[in-house]
Amino acid sequence: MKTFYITTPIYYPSANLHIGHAYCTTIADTIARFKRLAGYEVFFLTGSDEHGQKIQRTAQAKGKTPLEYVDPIVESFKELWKKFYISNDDFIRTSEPRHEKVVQEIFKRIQANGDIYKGEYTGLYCTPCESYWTELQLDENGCCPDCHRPVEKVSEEAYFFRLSKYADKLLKHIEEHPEFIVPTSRRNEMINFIKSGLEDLCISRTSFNWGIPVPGDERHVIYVWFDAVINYITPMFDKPELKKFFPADIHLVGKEIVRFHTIIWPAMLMAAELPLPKQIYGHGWLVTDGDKMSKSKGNVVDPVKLVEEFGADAIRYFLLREITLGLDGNFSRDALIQRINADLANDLGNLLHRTLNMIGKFQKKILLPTTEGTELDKSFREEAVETAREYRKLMENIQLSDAVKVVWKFIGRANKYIDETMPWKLAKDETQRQELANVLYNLAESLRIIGILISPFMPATAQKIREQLKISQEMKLDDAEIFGLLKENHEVGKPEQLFPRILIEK
Ligand code: ME8
Repeated sequence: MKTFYITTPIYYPSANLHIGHAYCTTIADTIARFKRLAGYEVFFLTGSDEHGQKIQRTAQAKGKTPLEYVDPIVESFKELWKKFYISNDDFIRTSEPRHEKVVQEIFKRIQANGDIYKGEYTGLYCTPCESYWTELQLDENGCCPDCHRPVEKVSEEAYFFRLSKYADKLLKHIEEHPEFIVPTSRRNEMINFIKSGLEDLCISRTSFNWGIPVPGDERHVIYVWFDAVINYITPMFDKPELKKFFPADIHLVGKEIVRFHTIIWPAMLMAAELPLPKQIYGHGWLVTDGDKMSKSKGNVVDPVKLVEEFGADAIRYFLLREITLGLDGNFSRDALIQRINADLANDLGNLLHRTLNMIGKFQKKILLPTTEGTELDKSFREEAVETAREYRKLMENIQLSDAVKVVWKFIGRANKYIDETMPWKLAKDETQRQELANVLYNLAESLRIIGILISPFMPATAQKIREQLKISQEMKLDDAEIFGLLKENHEVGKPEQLFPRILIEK
């Protein structure tokens, strides 16, 4: 069986998660679910990034140990992912012993290969971002180029990773593998970054102790980014799964952390003689009025409240449909409500409701034997299969938003097919009984196919459609490319509303 390994970043438990984090995790989940549907054995990983000075300081200020501080926050991450139907296969907490062991193992391996050495570090450190910068990289105010907050000058004995040694090898790899960094804009940025010169990376600190100790020199803790990226190998290190899944097929990350994933992490892997990930996909940010959502700006949307109000599937649909992966996208409550009312309640909800209602009313819920039917019936069936094929191509290319649109175009087609064939008229005419059976069967089949196609985006809705159609066996992607799998005399269920319409307050 083919395997597929996908990861999200591991999130900082320094604040509650917002809808921007849920965006990233939803995309990864959708890809993971699609791959399972397409027959792959999938490993999908997420987690929490718990070490570093910032967490230690915040915990201290609250009179807690770092673990006492992060434990409930990490629990809230796990609960949120459940609410969002996130189907991760493992969850790495970097504070877990299994992770500490792997980080130290990799540290020792790289050290033994001569790529970690001890030196003196004097540099500029941004505590909120846990990043070191050079003078040249600072913004126009001499602050952190990412978050624009002041940096601190630090000077201490430290361990260094020989990053500079890997510049040429990395550049060669990036140039020879156009798919390694996606989208191209990020790839070009990284090429320029490497060409401007890579310095060795300081990978230990002595000024605090909330981190993984350097093996054999416990006064030092390992730099939080060096520690964090290793989570991607932690679940499978020294296990048969390493061969099976590692390296990752996709590390999905936000655009501001592409550098850590396309330069530092691959260089670490080269130094540890491990294979490189196949792809790093840098997605854009969810913005509100053009500004990145962040706690300090006070413009965050709380995903827990949003799920309670609208349900996870509606939010997942909105995020996947509205935002082109790789670009920034705007989050707006009004736009979400409009999508729910128009696309979910109206287009999809009505199609299911009308179809089941008519099968119930005109054929006592039974799908009767069919014939080839009219030209219109034939082209409708062809369009269903064509939609599934087109969808597969788009999903394989990770064009998620386009894939959603293709499915909704077909949902529109199916609704139009009802208006064109007018089953309520056919039902009144004895001579049209066969045609009525054909139309109702075609509609039920198209809903079966739609249910398969939307299952990676909207798992709960897909499940409801299956239940209402009374389909008991598991469906795979291949089953969406075949028209006619529902059996003659199959009995369907009662229609139940999928999405209530939401009244918009003036
Ligand atoms: O960076 N829209 O953690 P983090 C879209 N611990 N994505 C957003 C976003 C927004 N408004 N805000 C944040 C870290 N994100 C590290 C990762 S991985 C080895 C270590 C995304 O909690 C952001 O782009 O600050 C990033 O990919 C992810 O959330 C984690 O952010």
